[in-house]
Amino acid sequence: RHKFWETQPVGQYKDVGDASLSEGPIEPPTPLSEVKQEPYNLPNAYEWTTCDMESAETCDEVYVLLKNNYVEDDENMFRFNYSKEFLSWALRVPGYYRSWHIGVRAKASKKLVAFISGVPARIRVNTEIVKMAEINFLCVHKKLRSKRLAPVMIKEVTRRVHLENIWQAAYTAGVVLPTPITTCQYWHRSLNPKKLIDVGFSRLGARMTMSRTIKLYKLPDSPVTPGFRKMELRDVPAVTRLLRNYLSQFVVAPDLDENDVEHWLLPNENVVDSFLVESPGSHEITDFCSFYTLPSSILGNQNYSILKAAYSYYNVSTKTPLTQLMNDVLIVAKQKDFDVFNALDVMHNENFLKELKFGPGDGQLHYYLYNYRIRNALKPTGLGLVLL
Ligand code: NHW
Ligand code: EN5
Repeated sequence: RHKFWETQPVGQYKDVGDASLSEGPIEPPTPLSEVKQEPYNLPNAYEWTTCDMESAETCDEVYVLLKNNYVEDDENMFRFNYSKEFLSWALRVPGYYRSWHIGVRAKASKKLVAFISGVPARIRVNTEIVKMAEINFLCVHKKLRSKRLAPVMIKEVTRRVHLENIWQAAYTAGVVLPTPITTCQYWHRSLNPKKLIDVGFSRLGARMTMSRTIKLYKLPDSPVTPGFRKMELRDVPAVTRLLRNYLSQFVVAPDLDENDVEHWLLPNENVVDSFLVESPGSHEITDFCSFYTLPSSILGNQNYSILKAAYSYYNVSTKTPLTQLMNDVLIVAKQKDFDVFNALDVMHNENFLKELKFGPGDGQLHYYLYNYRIRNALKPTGLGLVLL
């Protein structure tokens, strides 16, 4: 069934539910001197390249490859269009390794035809904090599909992660592989229902007119919670405390320090937006919410070429009810001209999805760990991790 994945240290289907297997690494690390020193072999017409994401030209090449060849929905109507600024933010993280940003070029033309990336992260699984690579942006040009290039790229990134003495990874995918730690559902909240219907992202409900639909999704002009404001640099220590405390309740969550919070959550124009509630009396920071910007290309529509989507990121409520907090963030997303606000059913998101008129999408997201077994079945609500 899975000629490649069967050979890898990941949870295998035959082991699902086997109570004799313990939680933790599936195989032990090998001495660094035993890690293969040379890159894996590519088909003869292709060569490895390390992509310098500090170079505007290289960043542009990665951007164009993904823009034309990355993830589409099941009916090929939309394709993710991560911006260059987003890719630079997602890949140049605190302590990143240049060697983990891996491209494949055609030897003759030097054209970039495939990419895979890793970034370092500390992920807590139950009580263990594990150094991992977060693997993302695996992409093979449409014309080179089904030639078993992906397994070579995965082995190569694994080798380069091993060379940094890191032996575990986390990744998500829309496809089922051996074997998900949990499966999440995408939910969507219409902000611009007319455009969403026009481009085929959503449909007019039964017994609904366009004007009733527009009215249904109307939002106030500005946030309602007193003390709701954009996060600033001076908030990093308080936000880090709030977030660390909140994430401690989940089975799988990132272990974030102030450096990480500054990188991942400080507002970065057209990439990540973060807001908090500062208690008007005490100036205490009691609540936090954030989203990232990921537009999709609309494939073959006469009137529109881009769908502007916001994706729920990390949210923490201690005083403002979560539903009210998320309603405020929907309001700012609408003000910023997003067409749709997307969220997964992770963390406590289920508590606001239905009330705030999100509807389930046709896509799922499976979460995976490489070389780490989790003993008990995990629900999406046990996940405190959002990958981009
Ligand atoms: S998920 C998004 C992945 N990208 C896309 O879907 C873009 C559009 N598709 C493509 O570019 C986020 C190609 O279809 C790709 C596959 C490149 C996906 N993950 O080359 P072949 C991520 O980036 C397996 C893992 O012939 P292809 C996360 C497939 O099951 N494996 O296929 C990435 C089969 O193996 P099997 C995937 O269509 C995580 C083999 O690839 C996969 O030309 C990576 C077929 O290869 C996927 N999304 O290219 C793993 N899609 O055993 C990281 C297919 O079933 C692991 N496959 O025969 C950790 C590494 C680090 C460890 C450190 C210790
Ligand atoms: C890892 N970092 O399928 C990324 N998106 O539902 C890789 N559907 O947008 C993983 N098909 O349901 C990628 N509209 C996995 C996701 C790939 C992209 C994907 C889905 C998620 C999606 C939309 C459009 C469907 C178009 C036809 C969808 C319905 C919205 C509706 C709004 C009103 C209330 C009910 C729902």
